[in-house]
Amino acid sequence: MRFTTTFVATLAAVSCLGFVGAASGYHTRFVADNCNYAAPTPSSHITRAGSTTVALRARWEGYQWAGGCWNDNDVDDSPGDPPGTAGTGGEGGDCSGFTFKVWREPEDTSSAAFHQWGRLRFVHGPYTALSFKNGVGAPNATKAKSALITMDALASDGHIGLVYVTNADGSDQIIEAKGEAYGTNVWTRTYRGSSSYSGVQRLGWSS
Ligand SMILES: [Ca+2]
Ligand SMILES: [Ca+2]
Repeated sequence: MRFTTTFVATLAAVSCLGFVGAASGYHTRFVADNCNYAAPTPSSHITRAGSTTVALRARWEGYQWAGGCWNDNDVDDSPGDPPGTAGTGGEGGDCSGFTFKVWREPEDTSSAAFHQWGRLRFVHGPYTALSFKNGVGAPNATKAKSALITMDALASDGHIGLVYVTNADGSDQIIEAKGEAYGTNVWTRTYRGSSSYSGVQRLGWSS
């Protein structure tokens, strides 16, 4: 199992609107029935257009706290899971797991290489929203909020969302794994104007 003590400790810091509730024994079996642990495919590059496509495939899919596996049927296959519970086995990433996969990141935090993960490959990655916010990891860095463009991110201590479209009024259309009750989708957000949020980028875009 990849659930090392480090990973479990990391989970405690993952929030994304989740909270730890009592839910022993509950699970949807989405992960058990659909997901895999295949090796990622190394890639030589990453593009904002390609990553936008990857992100949009997760639109309308579910949300799973500490999760990272979803299909592309435009339905939340695991609605109403107990929030904040890593073991429910539902469909979807959480905010940081979604970002990790869209940004083609390796599990090794010292590597900035590009790793393609399939939609049904269960992986969350080593980063929380807070660690993304702080630019932790070789692939990640902070970026001025005024300079953020498509597929850069806005992160707070407990949440991270990707810029999909920048709006003329200073808000953004953000694609994000928002929470159990919301799933993964695009919403107009004012994160860029909020002092709780900082700009974050994946390094190494080729276009
Ligand atoms: Ca689905
Ligand atoms: Ca769910």
